[in-house]
Amino acid sequence: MNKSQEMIGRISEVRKNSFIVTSENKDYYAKLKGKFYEEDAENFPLVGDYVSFIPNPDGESVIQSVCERKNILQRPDQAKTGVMQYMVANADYVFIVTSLNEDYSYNRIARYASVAIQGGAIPVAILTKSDLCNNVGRYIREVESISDKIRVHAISAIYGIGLEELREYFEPGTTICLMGSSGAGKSTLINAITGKEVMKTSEVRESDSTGKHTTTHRQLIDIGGGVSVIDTPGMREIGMANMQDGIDDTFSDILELESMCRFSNCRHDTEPGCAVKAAIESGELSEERYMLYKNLGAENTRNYAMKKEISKWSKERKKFNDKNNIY
Ligand SMILES: Nc1nc2c(ncn2[C@@H]2O[C@H](COP(=O)(O)OP(=O)(O)O)[C@@H](O)[C@H]2O)c(=O)[nH]1
Ligand SMILES: [Mg+2]
Repeated sequence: MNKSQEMIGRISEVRKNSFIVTSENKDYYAKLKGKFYEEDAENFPLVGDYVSFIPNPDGESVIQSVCERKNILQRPDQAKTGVMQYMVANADYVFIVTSLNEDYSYNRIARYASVAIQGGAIPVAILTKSDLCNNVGRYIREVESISDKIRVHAISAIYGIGLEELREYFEPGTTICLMGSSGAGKSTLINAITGKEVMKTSEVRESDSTGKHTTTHRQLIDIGGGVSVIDTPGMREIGMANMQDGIDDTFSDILELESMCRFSNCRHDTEPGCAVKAAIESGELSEERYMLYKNLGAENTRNYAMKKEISKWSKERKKFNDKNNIY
């Protein structure tokens, strides 16, 4: 085959060894060129990847190569082997969709935020079903306290409340990755924003007894206006092994405090000169946030060495700043 037949498309679905590549509104079923199998798993195409491929409208198209990625979102695999699972490529925003009822979990939002930050995407917490909640402000403040990198919006898709605030994310060329439990209101939100039924909602599923549509595959959907949405099937828990970069970014203020304790091996318990305890007492650091940091850290086997490294770096920087009168 001749090189000039190559086209650029975007991976919209990944099955075991087959892919759907979307190009100019057409879907092509594709397999990988043999050379991929000699490479690392990281080089396999992911949902959201741009690829070059040789189209075959009547049969299997062949993916030739993956274009350079802007970023990758990854999570530790569920068996906690420490191996990373690559999820999605080229997402600009991670919408962490949580409804303001029993689904709400501060801890889960922090974990998803961590995945986004580590991957280089912007975490946007969307607190849905605000119509069912009478203390929305408290939740907003709580989620804002997770990280200064997280953006927070409370919305009601059903009543159209708060949707205007989200327009800024729907610029042409943007890719939004949706994360959150099934039933959180992800599809309803996207439909409300676009004003069209671009995604199936669970209500539709319930009334449609003939064919239940459940999201079993990660899928990239073109919702129009140059915006793509990646829907992930209900991913309940994400572990924290190997997530150190994400944690460090989310909790950089706590790491900074830890580096200011009098003793470098301070456990923030009864030791004198503990900066963490002092910050909790003065209200500068919320106890809940510190507990979350500790809980997430405890699951993380590689945590300790990395923390030490950062704290060392942070101390050196402080010394340098003091010496040079930099504040
Ligand atoms: N009260 C209320 N219900 C909502 C809202 N958004 C979605 N729902 C309902 O929540 C259910 C699940 O919504 P769906 O969009 O399918 O959730 P998904 O699984 O995250 O995509 C449906 O019955 C929706 O009607 C909202 O803003 N307020
Ligand atoms: Mg859905």
